[in-house]
Amino acid sequence: MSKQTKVWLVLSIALSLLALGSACGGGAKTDTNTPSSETAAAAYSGPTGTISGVVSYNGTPPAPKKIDTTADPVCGQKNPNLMTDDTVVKDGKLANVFVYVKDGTVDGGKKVGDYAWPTPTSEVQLDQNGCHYVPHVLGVQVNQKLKITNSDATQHNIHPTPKLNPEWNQTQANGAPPIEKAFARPEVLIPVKCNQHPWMKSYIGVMKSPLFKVSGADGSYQITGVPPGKYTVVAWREGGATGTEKTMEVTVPANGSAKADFAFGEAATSSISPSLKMLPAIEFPMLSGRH
Ligand SMILES: [Cu+2]
Repeated sequence: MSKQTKVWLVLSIALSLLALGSACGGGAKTDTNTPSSETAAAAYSGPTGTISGVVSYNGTPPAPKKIDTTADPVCGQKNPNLMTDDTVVKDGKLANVFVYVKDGTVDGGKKVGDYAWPTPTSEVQLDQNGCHYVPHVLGVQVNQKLKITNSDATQHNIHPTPKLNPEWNQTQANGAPPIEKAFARPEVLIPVKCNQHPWMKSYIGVMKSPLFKVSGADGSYQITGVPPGKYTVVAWREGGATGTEKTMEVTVPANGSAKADFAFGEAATSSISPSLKMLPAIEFPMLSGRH
């Protein structure tokens, strides 16, 4: 063996050991951190308030488009006039907006995320009906049971594409029992698609706390059980790569309520995408006086 070969051999062994060592270290670190942070937290007890508001859509919303379901005759028979539902607006009010408490400080100084929020025993249902996900946008708490049902005489394939939780996809035949799943990590929001019917889309918000709601057909929402404090409230709406968010700061008094109205659509004063956050204020200076 030449001297040069020996040097290379020693070097490559050293590098392999280094890689092995760092991989093991990383794994062990995650394992020890997770349980200790969970056991330390206590649940909030005391008076609570509410956060409520209405989500508007400014300007003319894009008209719903008819979906071509000819790929699966069962879908066309059951739901001949299936329309897109990414922008559902009625009288200027926007449905299917996921509104949630992102962060904040409860009176007394503790962060809202530092409390333990028990997992609800109730389950949340996601149905496939008329080759359409119902509801279109939904929220669950971490580890809360999500029950997926198939009300159609055809096969679906549910395929969430999370970034922080494990990805899975599973077929569900006509008459198959419900699929029960849960997500272990908070994630806003997880897109869900169907591998059988490319038009089917749904979004699942996974939250540590129960402090979230989806705007109804009239654009309204109400989040109850909020400890008094100062919070950052976010309204999320689908569209683009990861959706669009609007942010608002609110103060919730004990046994009182805070108002947080949001607006999407044309000339909305907040962000189009995170990177364009400041642009609307520059482009539409005359609108800034309205707020
Ligand atoms: Cu499907």
